[in-house]
Amino acid sequence: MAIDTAFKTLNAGALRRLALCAPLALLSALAAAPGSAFATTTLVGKASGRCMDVVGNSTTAGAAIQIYDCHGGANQRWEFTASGELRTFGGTRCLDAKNQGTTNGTLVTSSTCNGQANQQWRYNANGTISGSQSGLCLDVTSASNAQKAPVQLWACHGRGNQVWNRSDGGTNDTQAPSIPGNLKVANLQCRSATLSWSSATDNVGVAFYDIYHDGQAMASVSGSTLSTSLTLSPGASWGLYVNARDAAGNVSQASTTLPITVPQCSTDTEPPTMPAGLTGSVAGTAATLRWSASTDNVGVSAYDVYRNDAKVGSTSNLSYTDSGLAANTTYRYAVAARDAQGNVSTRTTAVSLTTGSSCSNPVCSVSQVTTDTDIPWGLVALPDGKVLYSRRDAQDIVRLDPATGAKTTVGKIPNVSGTDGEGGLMGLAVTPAFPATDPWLYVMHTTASDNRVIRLKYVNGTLDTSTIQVLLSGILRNKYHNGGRLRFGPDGKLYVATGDAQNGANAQNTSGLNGKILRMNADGTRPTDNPFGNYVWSYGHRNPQGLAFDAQGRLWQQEFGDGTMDETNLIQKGGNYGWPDCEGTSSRSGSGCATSGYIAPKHTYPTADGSCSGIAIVRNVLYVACQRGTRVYREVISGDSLTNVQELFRGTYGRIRTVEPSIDGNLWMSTTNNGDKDSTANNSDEKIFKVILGN
Ligand SMILES: [Ca+2]
Ligand SMILES: [Ca+2]
Ligand SMILES: [Ca+2]
Ligand SMILES: [Ca+2]
Repeated sequence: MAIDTAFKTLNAGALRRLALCAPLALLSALAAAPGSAFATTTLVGKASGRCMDVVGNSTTAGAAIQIYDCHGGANQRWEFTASGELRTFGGTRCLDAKNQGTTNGTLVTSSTCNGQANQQWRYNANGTISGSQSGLCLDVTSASNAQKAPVQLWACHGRGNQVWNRSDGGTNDTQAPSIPGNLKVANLQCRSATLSWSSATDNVGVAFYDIYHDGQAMASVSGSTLSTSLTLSPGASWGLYVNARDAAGNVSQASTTLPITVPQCSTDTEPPTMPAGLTGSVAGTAATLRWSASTDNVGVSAYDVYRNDAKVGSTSNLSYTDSGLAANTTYRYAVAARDAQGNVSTRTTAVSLTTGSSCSNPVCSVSQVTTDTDIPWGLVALPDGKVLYSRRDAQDIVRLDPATGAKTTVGKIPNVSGTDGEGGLMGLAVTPAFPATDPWLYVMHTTASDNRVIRLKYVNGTLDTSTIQVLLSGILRNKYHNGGRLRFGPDGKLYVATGDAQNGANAQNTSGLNGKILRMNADGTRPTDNPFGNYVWSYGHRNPQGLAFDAQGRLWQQEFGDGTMDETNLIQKGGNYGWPDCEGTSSRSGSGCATSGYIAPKHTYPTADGSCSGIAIVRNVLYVACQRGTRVYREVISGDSLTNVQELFRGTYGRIRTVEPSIDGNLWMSTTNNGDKDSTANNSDEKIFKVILGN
């Protein structure tokens, strides 16, 4: 290492101090740094003004860490390595959470580098340093500013005894890596394949590559690795993509999607046996069918239900309820079994069922009001019975008159950019005074660089784009996990659901806007009673897309989990909902769902049955619109609980995106069946329904 280079790595205070020392001391300090790669920084406590320091200048493994007057010696110089370590003593020792501790009060030491999770650290944008294993922050004990106060792990709160200023240029690494490219799959088998990609670049260095399919994490590998083996599901059609991540936690935009169709492990040409014993019963305008299980040489994957010879839904259960039928009408039903490779059994003999004369069901009828070639995402009901809805990829807003079916495009939102995934033109919201005395339409959308909340005026039935105000920008975007729902509360504040932008750490950073429910005044300013002095209302969310207020004025929220479960939450001001350590009620890392302060969901859903986006509350009943689950859950709000959970429309209308109260006390409902994992406009085939609710 050249001496002039070494000088640049020392801060001014250290230079002054060294200038007073004997030249030999300087030379011996420099000699401790092996190789030019050790780019050091001091870590100066914001509250104390003192430096993070290895006690007694000891290189013995297990030496304790304290704060001490800054002198720039080898025991105060640190480097964040590309692999996430925090090294000292010229790169020969690593900061280590003692005994793999993950609880408040765990001490940290300077120890032998071992590559384990208790030696992984990240420097956060707010200047805190958090442990990857514990999720806790480096913290001066008892918020002391005294010489020799020990450094420990403690729950991150970002106050002065947890903020560490760096001397290496004074800026944090906030620049995300470039986008990985050139994805290729080799050795595609029914349960495995090898994925490779070309390297991304970064101002500091790529620390990890994260591999996903369709918004779901599959693997993470180190930044020096450019291929990995993947575990696949036979017969799946997946879109693979890769994000690059640096040691500071900045995540790149996602690579282009590589679609794969996973082969079956063996060819099956034998259909299941016909379902036996089909019977049916009627309650009001709902018909329920039951049958006995079919058998198959490999396995039955689903039963298809036919009404008057048209397929109306599928289920893996041995019963099916077809609700919302016409009154006093006879229907013929039949059922067939299907295996995973599409072999279909003989259809049963039909049974005829006649509906009753009155509606005594949760749902009285469902009528298709219109179709759309794009994805209806946000929807608001107007006082005159019409609705406005956003088209995610077409980037415009349509007014629908349900009485006539007439549709009018009221404006195209400028500056919208898709993400070749879930981003685009998303949520809409209006106040109860819209449009008569409050002309503002609130919109959440993705741009080429962020997600943002804007508003613009709806005047004489048209959107005036010259009135656009950007209320909040800089909400990170990515291919998936963009959140997107808006909802005004009874307090007149606008609530915003934001995703974690494919970086779980964002959700726990109360200084950032992602993985949050945000709350703002109608003019976009920050309410003074928000819990963290910014827009954050609650945190620890992964990808929330549903918001609704109940009769008591409480906020309910719906959130996509990863591969295990989705969740419905009752939101508390300042609450931490646990992501990424906790998914639903399933622990993933650190202390998981048992972590003190994490608020448990009110209801969870296996992702295969859920993957729910929008929610609505009508007469204190929660309706949850589910995509992968192809159903709507109906849940009665009782005290703090969700009770009497029922499934509506399972398999009947495909993937459901949005439910929204209508002005006449019923429900709007829209689908999201095609073209919803790209940014291509008008490659969908969607429907908007009016659901008439019963009792
Ligand atoms: Ca970087
Ligand atoms: Ca078979
Ligand atoms: Ca949660
Ligand atoms: Ca599309």
